[in-house]
Amino acid sequence: MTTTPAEQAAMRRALSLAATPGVPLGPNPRVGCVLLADDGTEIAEGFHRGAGTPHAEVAALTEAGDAARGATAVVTLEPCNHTGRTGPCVEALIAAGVRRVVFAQRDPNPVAAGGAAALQEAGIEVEAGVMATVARGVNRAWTFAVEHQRPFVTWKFATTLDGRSAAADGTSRWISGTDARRDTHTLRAECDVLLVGTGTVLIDNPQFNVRDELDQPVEHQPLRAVMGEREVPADSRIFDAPGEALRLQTRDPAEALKQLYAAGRQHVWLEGGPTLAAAFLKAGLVDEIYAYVAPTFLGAGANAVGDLGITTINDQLRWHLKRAGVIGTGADATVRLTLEPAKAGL
Ligand code: AOF
Ligand code: ZN
Repeated sequence: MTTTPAEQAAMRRALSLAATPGVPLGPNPRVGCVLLADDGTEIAEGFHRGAGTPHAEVAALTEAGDAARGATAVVTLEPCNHTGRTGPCVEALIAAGVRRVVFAQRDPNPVAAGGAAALQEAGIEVEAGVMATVARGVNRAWTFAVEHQRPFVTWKFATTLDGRSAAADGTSRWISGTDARRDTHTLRAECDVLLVGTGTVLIDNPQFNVRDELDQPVEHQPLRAVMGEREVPADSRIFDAPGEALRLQTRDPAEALKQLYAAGRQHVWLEGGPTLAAAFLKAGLVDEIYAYVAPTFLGAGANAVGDLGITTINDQLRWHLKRAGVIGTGADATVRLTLEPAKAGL
């Protein structure tokens, strides 16, 4: 059996509920659920609001009460089959007397998976994979992190036309224009870790937080992490800015990602400097790049990326250009390139 037009419309609604701005805060996926009566009319809806709060299915079932008996549940993620911070949704759906479940993405989380089979065993009709690609996109970083057991890594850098990210005296701020910096803050806000190397902290002493259009720090800040073995002063600005900051005493990208994943983080925003960027690139641990190219020359100064050990042209690291656009106008204009690995993992 396939899906009805009412179920497809409900899935679109569930996907938009899942993507409700501002939620979830924390490590859980975004999930939406719509309950339909036999005639295709909506009975109730719900979405997940963050770790420890009810899953989307339970939120919708609670709203529906007895009306859930005989209903079809349309969910963006396979209902979970585990007791985690909350009880298993499979049991809640069975107990409520739901007749049919239509879901989008299969749960990649091995701990919670197996929901579809358990529902079928209980005699519930199950339709899997409806609009699954869109659903994976809603939880892009979460899906990647669960599947790869490490956070997704976005590397951002700003460069001049001659590939420099700092002047000869070490100053490196304000290469790109004001609009590009604003754009960076919007993108930063989508990640749950901002990662820099000790070198950047020692040279630039950035606050490295997320600020709004008025240049004020936003309420919910990603974790700021400083990695590397060099000492950094305890009064560095990165430790004072609002939000949490963490020291990772390692130079090894895989080790840093392991620690961040263990701490429940799924999307790393890597920003400087050249040594750290080179280490991540060499390790094959960059999954997406935003390159802001300003129409300026420096002629000297540090490169955007350090030595990769490449000595011949055939060995160059080639990335796939996904998008290119101009941010800002006039003297402020900067080109933003969005790149993905030549063999995209997403
Ligand atoms: C959610 N929200 O609406 C659904 C989830 O132990 P927990 O409660 O944090 O469970 C998290 C797992 O439950 C999550 O990784 C996913 O596999 C599954 N489904 N999670 O946070 C939801 N339906
Ligand atoms: Zn659940």
